[in-house]
Amino acid sequence: MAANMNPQTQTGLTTFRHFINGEYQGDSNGHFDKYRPSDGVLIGRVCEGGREEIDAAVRAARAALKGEWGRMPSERRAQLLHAVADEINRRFDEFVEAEMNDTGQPRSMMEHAFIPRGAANFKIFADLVKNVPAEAFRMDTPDGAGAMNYALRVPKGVVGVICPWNAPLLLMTWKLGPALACGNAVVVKPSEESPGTATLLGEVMNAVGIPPGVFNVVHGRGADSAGQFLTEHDDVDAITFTGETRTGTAIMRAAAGGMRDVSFELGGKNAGVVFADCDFDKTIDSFVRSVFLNCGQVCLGTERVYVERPLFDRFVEALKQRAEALKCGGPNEPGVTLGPLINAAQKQKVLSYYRKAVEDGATVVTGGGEPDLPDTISGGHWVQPTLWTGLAEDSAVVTDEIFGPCCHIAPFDSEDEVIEKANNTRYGLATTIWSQDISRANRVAAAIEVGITWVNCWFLRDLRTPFGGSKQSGIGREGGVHSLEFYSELRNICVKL
Ligand code: NAD
Ligand code: 6OD
Repeated sequence: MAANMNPQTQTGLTTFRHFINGEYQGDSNGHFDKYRPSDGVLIGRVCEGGREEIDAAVRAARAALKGEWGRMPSERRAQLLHAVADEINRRFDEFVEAEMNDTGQPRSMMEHAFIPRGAANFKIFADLVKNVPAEAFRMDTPDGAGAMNYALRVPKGVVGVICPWNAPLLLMTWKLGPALACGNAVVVKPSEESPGTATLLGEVMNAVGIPPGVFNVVHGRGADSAGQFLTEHDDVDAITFTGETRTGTAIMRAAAGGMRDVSFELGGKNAGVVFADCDFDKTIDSFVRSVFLNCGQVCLGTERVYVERPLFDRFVEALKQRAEALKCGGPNEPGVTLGPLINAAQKQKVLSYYRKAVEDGATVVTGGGEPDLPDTISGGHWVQPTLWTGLAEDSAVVTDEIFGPCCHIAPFDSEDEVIEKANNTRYGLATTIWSQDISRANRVAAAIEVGITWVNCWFLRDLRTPFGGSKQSGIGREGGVHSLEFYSELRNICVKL
């Protein structure tokens, strides 16, 4: 069996192997099982990486930087990254299948959003790198001849990329695209819940001729496993992480040891602000997406909705009807609009908030429990789409990130009041504002303390724009030139004339 392909086992289950120095490996160590979230069916086993695998991957990455990859002209690097995107698109169906198996989410979402974005992330940053100017200053010197300063942009080195499970390919390549475009070599630690597309990507890298060691994948868990060991490795220059705020705190401590630079995209408790003059139908359509897409497992999703009082009852009723019309089902079932939660632990977490809401005196507008399911998917991790009203702003249901298909809806009476409520959170990732009064929308946008504000839209992404969170929702910005700032370093060279 060629080590440059990740083979299927004889049982038809996949073994998700590490990809180190251009080869698949890891059969001899421990494994853990991977189940499909929509029906609980075993789909394969994931190799468990330890310090040894992390060390091998980091050494391979360092060697790649010293070898062909480090010397490669940037134009050639850009061509290879375009080829990576083209190869993902050529093997589109396999990527869709792998991501559906990992997350259980509907095929349509993979086909129309997550996998195309996964490919596009390589092209956009390959092109962007070519157009970033470097600064230059001519200075006076006492002898009158002067000196010229110019900045040289160089790769950071070996970058550790630690990823979550909620949009595995999109979120991994959002970091890989710029990291590789800038000339770094990477060691990726995918989430233990979503090994599929990262494993496939190794085959793609080999197929298009990315040199061995440039892209490495080590599977495993977080604490006391591959994730932690990657953050502690002495020869990792920078760590880019997407995941929970609590995990970010642990990674920051580990990174401090080696003065490693970090970029963090973390959790959120995002507010949606709806004024009475909004375009009602468009607003409702958008909240159906921002509350329920990916079963609510989107960092940018809305879990707190504030609606101007004259519109409140109508809004609650309309969103209720739409929530009740969502259709649960396996990824391949036609017309499915709601997928499962990722695992049993996430289901228990979400259900615990459903109970807490009732204890705290919420009115359950719809949902609040587990759905009745056909036998085909009863082994999956399903909860009902849920809406509440009537909670106090300090209820944990209103303050904690739940990461499920649910939100709390509250009325407001003034601009000042809604700004204060939207900002009353330790998080600061995203917000959406709905109003046809553009002056007001801009005023409120400027006052809400988040990294990303959408006005009369949600999750409309221009990849050139700064992306990241304020407060405990992140450190740094990625996107466009901001990604290049993290994934490269400037050296100043002063030339006496
Ligand atoms: P998580 O923090 O549990 O895990 C993310 C990754 O970190 C996994 O690969 C995990 O194995 C690893 N990890 C866990 N502990 C670690 C440790 N001590 N050291 C090193 N690595 C460790 O997050 P998750 O449950 O996979 O994802 C959901 C979270 O991600 C939510 O909070 C969501 O808001 C957040 N998220 C944020 C963004 C954003 O752009 N801001 C995007 C997507 C998801
Ligand atoms: O669109 C992106 O670039 C991005 N980082 C999306 C994050 C989605 C969170 O679940």
